[in-house]
Amino acid sequence: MSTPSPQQASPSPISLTRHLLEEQRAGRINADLRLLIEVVARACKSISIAVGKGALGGVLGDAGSDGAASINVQGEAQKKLDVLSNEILLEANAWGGHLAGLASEEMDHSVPIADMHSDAYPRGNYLLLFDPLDGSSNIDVNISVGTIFSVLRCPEGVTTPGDAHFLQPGTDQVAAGYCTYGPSTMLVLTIGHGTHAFTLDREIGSFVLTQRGMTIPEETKEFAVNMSNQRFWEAPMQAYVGDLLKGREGPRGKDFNMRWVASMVADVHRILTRGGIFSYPLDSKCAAKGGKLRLMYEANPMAFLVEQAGGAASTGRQRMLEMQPTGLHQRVPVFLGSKAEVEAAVRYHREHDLQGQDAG
Ligand code: FDP
Repeated sequence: MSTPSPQQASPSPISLTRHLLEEQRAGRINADLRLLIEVVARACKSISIAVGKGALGGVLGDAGSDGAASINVQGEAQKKLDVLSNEILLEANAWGGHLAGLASEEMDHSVPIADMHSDAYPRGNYLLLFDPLDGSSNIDVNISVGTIFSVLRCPEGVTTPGDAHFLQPGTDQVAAGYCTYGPSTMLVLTIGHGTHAFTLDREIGSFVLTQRGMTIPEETKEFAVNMSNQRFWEAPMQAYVGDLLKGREGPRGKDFNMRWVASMVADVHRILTRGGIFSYPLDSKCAAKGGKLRLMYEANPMAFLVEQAGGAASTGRQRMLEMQPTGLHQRVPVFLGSKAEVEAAVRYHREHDLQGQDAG
């Protein structure tokens, strides 16, 4: 058997650690941000192990005791894995020395690092927001779930950040990503220089770069929305989806297919991989809250990833990343994915709003 020459040998896999070190050498991130991302990735590996054990780990089902469900700040029933994933992320990030504060979907308020432990840990310059286990209503039926995270800078001179210091527009994010726990565990990351995907090599316990520079096709024939909400939507959304459903004979001139996993991470991952539009629009059930999905730790990080992959993200009326947040757990309508399709959805809203003004 002949030994392959150095030219023939397949290139050595690029681990997340090596990728981040190369980004640091290229001057795109500093050591603190690199280490922070590594800590988040390590926490995601632990969550992946817990999710992967399923029923054998005793972690399925609702949190709470004596038959009483545990309810989070969103008014939603918490799963045991929601609570466990939150604890894993909190514990992993408390001692690293890269963070000034943390905020999570599962906690009413943000927590400054010094408050987390009586024996004070060093404080860093970043703020981390996360949804520890997105799509968790899918966990008991063995469908992909994920962790979403967003990193902001702690404002200059602030030593004990509170909720108000997290309320920065998505354009200020310095890094964002998600980890999807599906048939394989994948970490998808941006630091503002493209969106890259890493797959967890379970044997060696390391994330390996498997797609550099993910690119969302500009056009699509696939949409993702919870159609059961149709009758509750606003008029422009009714008109937009109505035209998608008319297919080749309608004004859009092509047949569309629909996919809805009901796990945002899985739906967005499909869109980053092969295109499409994901939408959770305003409807009369969620209008009073501003929408269903959360701006700070769902919509903004996903918008950053999608834009960095050449796609677009909007509320239907405004570029997502330019929204000025007003609350840590603020909700927004979401349209994201293939650029031309997101622009089409936005056009339906603009035309509807203009007609309203003309009539008024
Ligand atoms: P979940 O409530 O299961 O955490 O973040 C909320 C979210 O899931 C998204 O992941 C998902 O896209 C959406 O809600 C699903 O909503 P519907 O149940 O209304 O379809």
